[in-house]
Amino acid sequence: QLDILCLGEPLVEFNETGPRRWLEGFGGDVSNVAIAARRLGARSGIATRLGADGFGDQLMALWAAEGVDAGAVTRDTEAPTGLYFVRHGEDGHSFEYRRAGSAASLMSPGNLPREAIRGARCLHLSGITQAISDSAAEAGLAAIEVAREAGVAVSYDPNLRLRLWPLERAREVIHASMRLADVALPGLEDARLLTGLQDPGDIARFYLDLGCRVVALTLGPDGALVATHDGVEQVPPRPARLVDATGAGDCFDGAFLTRWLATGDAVAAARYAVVAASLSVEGYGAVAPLPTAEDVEGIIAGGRA
Ligand code: KDG
Repeated sequence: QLDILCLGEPLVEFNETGPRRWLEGFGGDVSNVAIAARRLGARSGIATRLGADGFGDQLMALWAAEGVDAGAVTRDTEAPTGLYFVRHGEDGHSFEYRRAGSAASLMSPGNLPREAIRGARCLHLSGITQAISDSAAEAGLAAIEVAREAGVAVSYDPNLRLRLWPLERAREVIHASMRLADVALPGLEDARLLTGLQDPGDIARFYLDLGCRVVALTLGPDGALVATHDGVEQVPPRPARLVDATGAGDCFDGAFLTRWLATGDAVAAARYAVVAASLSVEGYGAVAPLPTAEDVEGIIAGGRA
């Protein structure tokens, strides 16, 4: 049985490491989550559609090498695999996408891998999963309903990308999904835009009131805030040597879910996930610097967390 099945769009990544120098890698938020979780010891899988093209082959090879289950991946001869480009500037990193009309954007309620969803312990998806097309937005909601009916926990990261959809629409779809989610994994900046609230405690309360059981709100360089109906706890950051923060939130999600599913302890899971995410920013790309369980445990054991 898979611990975590991730639904959404994987991407091939081109990361600008110097003027006109591009490092090829991989991204796509939910694929990053699946790989992070796998490296940290969970059984994870990916549910998506890929083009029947070379970039799709590279992603299939990546998951095979990482041990991420790709049994719920469909190859599409009609549409390509999506790509994105990461640039680095004074305000951090920014993305440019080549993904309109991609195979993943053709996800719809009619082509969901329902059996795979029913068979997992947890379904993870995101605002990006639902931003890429109207049919994918519907597919995300339908997947959540399938999971809930089968007693599968639902985890959701808003991952707001305003290049993909306008704020009003994002808010409507994301709130509707969050209402049905067990675990909310928002980042602070996204959550501020989506909820209109500023204070992390108020934001956590907002998601608990929507119906989530567990909220782990990431605060970037300030660590994380964990809230359940039992209380609220601040988790301190681990200072990192920042190279590229692409995928740090996804690493947090994968690490948090891995530990939460293993122990049921949300605060301990967030402490672990903060350390994992801090390691993930120390190299270029969303996937290459994702840590292993050994890396994270080494830091924690060394008292450097
Ligand atoms: O969280 C990192 C992702 O945003 C990145 O890998 C690209 O999936 C991506 C997206 O849609 O922005």
